[in-house]
Amino acid sequence: MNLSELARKLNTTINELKEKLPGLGFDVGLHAIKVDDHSAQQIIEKWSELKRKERVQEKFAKQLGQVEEKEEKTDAEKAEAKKLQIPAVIAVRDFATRMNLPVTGVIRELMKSGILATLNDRIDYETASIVAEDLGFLPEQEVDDGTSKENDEMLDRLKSAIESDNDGKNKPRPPIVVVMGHVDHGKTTLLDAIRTTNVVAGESGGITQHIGAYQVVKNDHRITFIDTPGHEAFTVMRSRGAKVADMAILVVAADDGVKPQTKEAINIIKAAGIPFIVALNKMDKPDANVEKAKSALSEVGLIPEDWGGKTVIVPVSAKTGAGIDQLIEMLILTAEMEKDRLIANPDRNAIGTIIESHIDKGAGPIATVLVQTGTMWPGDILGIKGVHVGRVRTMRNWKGEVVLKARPATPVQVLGFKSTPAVGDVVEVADDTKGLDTKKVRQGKNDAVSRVTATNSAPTEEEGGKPYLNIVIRTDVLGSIEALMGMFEKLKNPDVILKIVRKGLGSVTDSDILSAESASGLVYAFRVPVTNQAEQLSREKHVEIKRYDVIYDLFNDVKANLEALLPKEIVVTELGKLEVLAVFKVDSGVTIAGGRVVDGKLQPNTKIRIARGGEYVGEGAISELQLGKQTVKQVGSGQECGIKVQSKTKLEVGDRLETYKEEERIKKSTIGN
Ligand SMILES: Nc1nc2c(ncn2[C@@H]2O[C@H](COP(=O)(O)OP(=O)(O)OP(=O)(O)O)[C@@H](O)[C@H]2O)c(=O)[nH]1
Ligand SMILES: [Mg+2]
Repeated sequence: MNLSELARKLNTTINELKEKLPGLGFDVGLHAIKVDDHSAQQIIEKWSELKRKERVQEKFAKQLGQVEEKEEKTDAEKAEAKKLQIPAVIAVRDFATRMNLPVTGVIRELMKSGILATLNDRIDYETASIVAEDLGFLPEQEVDDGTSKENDEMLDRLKSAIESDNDGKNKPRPPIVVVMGHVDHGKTTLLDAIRTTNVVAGESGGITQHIGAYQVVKNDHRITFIDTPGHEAFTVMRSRGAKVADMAILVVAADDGVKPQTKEAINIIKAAGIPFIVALNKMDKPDANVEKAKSALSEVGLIPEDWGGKTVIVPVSAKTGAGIDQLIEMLILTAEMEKDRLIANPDRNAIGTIIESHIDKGAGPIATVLVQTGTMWPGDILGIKGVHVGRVRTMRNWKGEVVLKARPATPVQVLGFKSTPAVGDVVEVADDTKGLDTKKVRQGKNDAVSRVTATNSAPTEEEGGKPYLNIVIRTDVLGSIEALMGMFEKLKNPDVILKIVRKGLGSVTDSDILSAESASGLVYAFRVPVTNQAEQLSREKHVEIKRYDVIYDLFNDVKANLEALLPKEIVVTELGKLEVLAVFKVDSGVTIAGGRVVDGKLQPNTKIRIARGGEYVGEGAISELQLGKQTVKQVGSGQECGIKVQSKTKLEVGDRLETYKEEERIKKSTIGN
């Protein structure tokens, strides 16, 4: 037989064949072209044995950590190299620049996804990320804390509008007080106590999940309060709250002391440069410890006044109402000292900041605007970043009462937006629509969530070899989507990808179900109803709808689903070793042998590596152990025993059997924490 033909039969190269033949006991010489048929037959038999041995050796080398798995690394490196940061909304031109691609090509790519856009059009993150992925990038959403350049410009204008109103028209306005602190330390309860209503009871799990704004009149002083959520996921909302505020209350539970979000809040307050008061809450609790809390505060640089520092600390109990009056007194005192700054011109067009926005099923887009200067009236033309976004139809105060004007430092719910504006946006009232861009429908970040996003081409699994979890999310308010997106950032993982196929505000609809179906995904409904039709469709299409009221429960469910998709890792546990002393019986892959345990303990139903003369020659499993005539579950070191072994490799006296167990585990440690 020709060597080349033999090589082909063995699925190898002539060179490898020639190189390995001497090791198999065939000396065919370097220049041989043929072997006789008898040798060829023997070579074929021995070759498969050799290949099996090579495979076993490679496997065990890997198992025992003797070789590095190089591939993974380069994959991760590749991903690193092509990461692309994309903001919530981006102009097509800027998007192309970020990818370093010609804008025409990007427009063409967008058209493929069914989106007709010109270079100045703005597209949302979802759309951009799909196109970016198609172009081989790994898109990442840029965290937007409302500090985009455009917004900075707006904030500057807002500032100068407030400061330039010095021609005698400025009037005192209420202070805006932001309430911050660690989760569950009692911010909302404290505000309840101040207002003596009960909001906390109405919140799911008592956890604040978006910003709340209230106005209170105490001792003839009007104060505007901004409540913020304390959970770590809501950093963005906390910093936004602080940006619009004049002063802050830092709530610290006296039984719990300084916690991570207390520290974060301190940093945010310091960055905002606003005065603040510490409300040491939950004083009614038996384990409230003022001294301990004070020393914890000192450690983070807040030295109490009575310890010679400058930090005003008021012990309170939101539950019993103790200390609330003192707290308000301190607030009024602080406002008094700040009074030169607490002014605005009510006789001008209003400018304010969006602090919450959502879509109401009946009424459409609703946003809470904190008017910061000027007065807002029904009929006012609204502009955001130079784009006409609607006209004030109705305004309601925090109690839900219709109001006919909103003066500086007043939060109002405004009806009349054409689409939901982004939280953090600065809204400006214009004299007419002339100065505003009316043609362009603003593609704000929230339009992105309230309208259907790009395509549903997302495959469920194995894009680029990685499994995907595709989900559709519907929430009640924008803050919830923002928070979830922030939390999902933590689930970023090199092994599985979470893909938000579609997200939006309001009820779960048919098209959500269809999107989820075509992506083989599932639907999450966060505090929103599901239409009857969608319900029906979900049953027909076998699309799961999961409903949640608490954001962390939803998050944990997504996390668990993602974990289930994680590649499994095999954990090898080394067990005992045995030396073969006798081979009694070999019968179609089953060998009965005897041996001595030389290390550790032997157990039945374990895997084995067969080592002979210092190298691995095969693998198999031990199915039974015998001591004397008895079947046993364990044999200790030094003992002699009988074994029943399943293996294709024939055991020989002197073989060493290394036993081990393999367990499949998901790579849990790699997701979030
Ligand atoms: N005993 C006691 N319990 C309080 C007091 N203030 C708040 N609580 C309780 O603490 C829990 C959390 O209160 P919330 O007001 O929801 O806390 P929060 O800071 O607004 O929480 P997040 O908004 O989720 O950050 C609730 O069970 C309250 O009843 C207090 O002064 N005394
Ligand atoms: Mg709260």
